[in-house]
Amino acid sequence: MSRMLTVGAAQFGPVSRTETRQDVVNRLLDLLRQGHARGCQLVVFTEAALTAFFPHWLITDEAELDGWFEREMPSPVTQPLFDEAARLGVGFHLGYAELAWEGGEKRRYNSAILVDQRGRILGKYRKIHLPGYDSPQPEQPFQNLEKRYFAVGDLGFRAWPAFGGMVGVCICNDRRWPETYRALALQGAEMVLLGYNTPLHNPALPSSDPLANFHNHLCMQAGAYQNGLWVVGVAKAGLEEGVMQIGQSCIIAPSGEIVAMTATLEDELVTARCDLDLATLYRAKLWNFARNRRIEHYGLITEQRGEERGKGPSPDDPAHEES
Ligand code: ING
Repeated sequence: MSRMLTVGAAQFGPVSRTETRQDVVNRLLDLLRQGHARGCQLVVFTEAALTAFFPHWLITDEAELDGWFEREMPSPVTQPLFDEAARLGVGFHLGYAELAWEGGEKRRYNSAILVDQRGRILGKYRKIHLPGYDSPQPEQPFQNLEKRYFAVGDLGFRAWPAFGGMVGVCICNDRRWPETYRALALQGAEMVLLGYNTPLHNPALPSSDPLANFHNHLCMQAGAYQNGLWVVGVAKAGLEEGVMQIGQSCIIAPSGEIVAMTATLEDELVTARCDLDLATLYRAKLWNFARNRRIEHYGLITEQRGEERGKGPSPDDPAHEES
């Protein structure tokens, strides 16, 4: 039996800080229509798709910061995307900066939604693994202030019944942590959707720069294979406000194989016909969690920091600035 789902990875080129939401929505609509024309039931947009990746710079004025966030989703300016999704019968994933009022408090999240083929929001995820810093690093050529601008996601990792299977969502840095895929797989996710804004240069670890594209695929391919998942990773690519970001958006099968990948650093759609039953096959033949996974035998101890076991530098060592 094959449960086929044709998916589009809709890579975005740079979004300039002067581009309006309307300009961006027009680019999203164009990619959605391209996906429809190529038979997609689902089009995956990137992280923080509606704006430039503003955590790359210091914003001190609160009103200016809030201007990069969406107070409602859909909003009048993003509603056309939902309407077109319903008209064409193509669902989508969209990453955006979310400003929410909860318990009378203003909360900011790096969020993403999954929208079905009738334009209805099936679920929302808020990014859990926030890289970077909560204060500017003056010596670095650009910032990553996600810890400053976003609260840690409070919705957990979720998989929703969608598009004939179970679909989960994570965001960018989440993809580097193996727990992300396992948490979603344990909920039955057969496909994981994610967007990323990943600079070619990592100021915290410049020696890893030549491996930026390798590490990008390594973590997603491993996550896909080790959990019997399809993974769709979609970049905001190219030179955005002075920061060069990697592309190589891709669709990865449960075998770990990249079955589609972009070739540019611009708006580019790549598609693949994904058999969700490949996930079922890998789970049955290789990763039977119930029969073969023995977590009670792992001897797992509560995680301790290296220095508590007399190893590694002390946390107050200034040279040991964690990102
Ligand atoms: N960006 C980067 C990412 O996880 C990063 C941050 C870059 C971490 C390189 C490690 C290495 O892809 C976001 N937005 O999470």
